[in-house]
Amino acid sequence: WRKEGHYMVCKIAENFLTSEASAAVAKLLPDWAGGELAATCSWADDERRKYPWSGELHFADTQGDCQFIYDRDCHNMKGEKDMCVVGGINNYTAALMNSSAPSVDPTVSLMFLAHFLGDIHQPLHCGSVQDYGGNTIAISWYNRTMTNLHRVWDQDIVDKAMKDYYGNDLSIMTNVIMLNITENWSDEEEQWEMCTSKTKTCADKYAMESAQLACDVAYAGVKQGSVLGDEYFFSALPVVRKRIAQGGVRLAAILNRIFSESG
Ligand code: DCM
Ligand code: DCM
Ligand code: DCM
Ligand code: ZN
Ligand code: ZN
Repeated sequence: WRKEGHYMVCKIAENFLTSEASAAVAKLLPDWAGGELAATCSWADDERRKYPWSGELHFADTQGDCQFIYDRDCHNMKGEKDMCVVGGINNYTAALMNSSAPSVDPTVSLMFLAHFLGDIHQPLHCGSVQDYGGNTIAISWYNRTMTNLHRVWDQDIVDKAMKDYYGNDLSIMTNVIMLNITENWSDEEEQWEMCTSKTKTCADKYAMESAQLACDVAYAGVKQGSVLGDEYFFSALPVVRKRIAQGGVRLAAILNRIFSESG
């Protein structure tokens, strides 16, 4: 996602934090965040140049079979293990849980974790290695030529939804998604949070879902040079809304677990 997607994920998470986790997060936030987790959630993109190795932690390349398999898919171009978005989430979660002897600045760990929980829910961040998660699929978005499928999912669908339905107001879109969680998805919401692993996060499950959605929705019917318009937008938007909701709920669940065990 671009900054709007990340902001919504983190704003939703803020609303699902326990008071204990909320207080622990507030202590870790940098001064410039003004006490708002969501203000830090694009930091990992803004500062990518400062942490060159971190670029490959924003996504996982899969093999075009609609699945994410950790041992096969979680490595970078050089083949180094754990260098993918799932490894990033697991490692920064572990770093925050080990707060007595932090090997990484916990503020940095928190900002990476919050960002990667967003990215892992963008289906094309677990898309195919053949097209770099849609980056090499050139398409037209309505009458705009010269964009690519990945950018449509990072930005254009959110932009159009904001403009068409939410008066270009990010806080309205965020609040509507939050209302959906409590009113329409309350049964599913418990499932979203569920993670029985004691030692790891359930991030590989989220990547598996994204890989499947990439096949079923993001890549569906799209070819090099396709012109995407209303039909595509109306199939993609519900998925974008739900993935942002799930990202927020699951980020909160992870932070709630981290800060109840160490507190
Ligand atoms: N990006 C940018 N300027 C920013 C923040 C992000 O150009 N201030 C770009 C970097 C990525 C894309 O946005 O190409 C989204 O990155 P991601 O989906 O990994 O968050
Ligand atoms: N930073 C940012 N956005 C801001 C302010 C600062 O991305 N609005 C960056 C600059 C630093 C990093 O965050 O690289 C940490 O800032 P500080 O040390 O001021 O907390
Ligand atoms: N990306 C991806 N899969 C890849 C390469 C990149 O999902 N194999 C993502 C990361 C950014 C966006 O695509 O969100 C653009 O990447 P970059 O800025 O590295 O070109
Ligand atoms: Zn992206
Ligand atoms: Zn990112």
